[in-house]
Amino acid sequence: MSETVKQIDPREAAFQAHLDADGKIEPKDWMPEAYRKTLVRQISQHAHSEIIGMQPEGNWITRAPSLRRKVALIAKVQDEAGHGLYLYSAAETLGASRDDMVDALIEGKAKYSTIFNYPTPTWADIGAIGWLVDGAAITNQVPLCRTSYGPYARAMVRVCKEESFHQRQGYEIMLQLARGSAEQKKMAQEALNRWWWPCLMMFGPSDADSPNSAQSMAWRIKRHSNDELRQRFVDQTVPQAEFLGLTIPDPDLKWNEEKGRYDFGAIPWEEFYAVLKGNGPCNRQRAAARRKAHEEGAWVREAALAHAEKRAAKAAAAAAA
Ligand code: FAQ
Repeated sequence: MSETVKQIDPREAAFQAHLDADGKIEPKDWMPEAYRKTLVRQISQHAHSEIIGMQPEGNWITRAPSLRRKVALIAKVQDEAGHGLYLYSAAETLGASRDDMVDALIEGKAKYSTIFNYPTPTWADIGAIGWLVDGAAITNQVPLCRTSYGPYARAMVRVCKEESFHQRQGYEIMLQLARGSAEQKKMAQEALNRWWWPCLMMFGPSDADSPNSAQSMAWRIKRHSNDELRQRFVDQTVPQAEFLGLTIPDPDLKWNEEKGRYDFGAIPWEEFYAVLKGNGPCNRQRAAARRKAHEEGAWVREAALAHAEKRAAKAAAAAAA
């Protein structure tokens, strides 16, 4: 009886042993091609999410209810742009080309977080995004500060600091509305109703349906499963909603004394997969706005390139002289 024995590449064994000992991988270290590809996939999707994520809130900059709110919102949206650029740079350290990543987004071939395909019809949605979307992003990203790939981990440290400010500004908006007139409180409740389930979906499919999780956790790219992080978010957020005097739109939500956590109702996964396929309320609008911004920015890229070429030619002439 013949048996095929798979030969383990000694470099791969050493790589895994290094990860198991909680070691970091840096750009020049040897890594399996599949590890590199997984990171480029996750980091580029994360970068695209930050860039597209500017749109739902950018929509309210001109209509913010006060100068103070406007200043905070502009700063937040600028931060998201910075996070996107930071993350594209982290992906570049893995050999990915920024042009290719940007083209994939513009051409609608790249994934980005489903959460940014929902509309922001009222000012309360801006509060709900800061409180819930940034809250979910922090829950997901704090463990990523310890992810195995050094440049991604270091990017996350700075990103998480800024996201914490975003979350607080969102919660403060919700607090003000929840303590305001009956109409304002209703606005806050309706925004919570709109964002709650999409925020639970942000963490990705349940563990049984997450094709990438097992390998990503073995490589310590992901430190916790999608369901673990989702549960952590629910447990953290329910008391915050209670403090606001708002109701989480889930009749099945209840404290489980035995397990020391909240049980919650069934997530509408058909909605998640529809949004993922491009059929959410704003997918087309988001893609079109990104394309338009990219096209309108062509002159800036051309001018920067012309300037760089001129400087390089000048430097070359000086070196030759
Ligand atoms: N949306 O096997 P898994 C933010 C895809 S930043 C779209 O579980 P994985 C800041 C997934 O890519 C928000 N696609 O995948 C902000 C995969 O597709 P693929 C972004 C999703 O990678 C706040 C397939 O489903 N954060 O909010 C989603 O192991 C406010 C199977 O899923 C990050 O990107 C989704 N929600 O786990 C900005 C954090 N979920 O590539 C502005 C880093 C899953 O095989 C305003 N990323 N998919 O074709 C991660 O932690 C992971 O990539 C997960 C997904 C957890 C998102």
